[in-house]
Amino acid sequence: MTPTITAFERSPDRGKGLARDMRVRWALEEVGQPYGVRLVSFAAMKEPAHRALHPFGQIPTYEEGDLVLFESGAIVFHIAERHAGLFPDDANARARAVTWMFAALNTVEPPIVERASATLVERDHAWYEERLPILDGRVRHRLDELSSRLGDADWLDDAFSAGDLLMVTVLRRLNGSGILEEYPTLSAYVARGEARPAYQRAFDAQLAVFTGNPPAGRSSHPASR
Ligand code: GTB
Repeated sequence: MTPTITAFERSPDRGKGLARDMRVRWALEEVGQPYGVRLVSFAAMKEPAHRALHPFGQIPTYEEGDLVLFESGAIVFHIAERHAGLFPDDANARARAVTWMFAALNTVEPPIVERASATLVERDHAWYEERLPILDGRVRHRLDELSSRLGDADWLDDAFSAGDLLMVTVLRRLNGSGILEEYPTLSAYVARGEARPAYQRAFDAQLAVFTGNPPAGRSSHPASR
């Protein structure tokens, strides 16, 4: 059964792959699962019909027959469980991949999102200039630790997994901050993720929503535009 996901009708990032449907699209492309996309406006996200799918009135959601999921991490986990390609076969290696998924979402993403949100909505406050270096410091603290662990490895735990997929999308949220560039190993790690053909198909598909030019020959197919 072809799943349908939801995405922004008009993403604030103008299709730069920063909204969280990107990680779901990327996971579906990695496992070769075609999918449909239903685009929703900010107003529609808060309507009862969408809240029936997502209690917090957000994107992405995932519908597959009777199954309805929200939370991008849970959706990527579901895709990784049901298809080959995002989890290793070995049970312990799989548990470590799940650990990295949680680490990406629970440990690395919060300070990055906190900083991104501050730059969006707190700029006009008198205390913003004082607060930003504090938020930058919290991000750098995590990146110091993450880059130490990654070392010169390609991926976080041997082969590419759903843990890397989430970590790369989380780190991409630093685009434009200049902070990621201070960490050559993490910049290279993100670039390795972005170079994957599945990533590129997912990126092109979400960009096409913004430009209105659907890419030719991709495995996904929009349900509606
Ligand atoms: N924990 C949830 C998950 O992982 O799925 C968070 C979902 C979420 O934050 N969804 C956002 C949303 O629906 C879109 S992704 N927001 C609308 C609302 O809450 O009313 C967050 C996001 C939005 C825009 C950018 N951007 O433009 O750069 C980046 C990330």
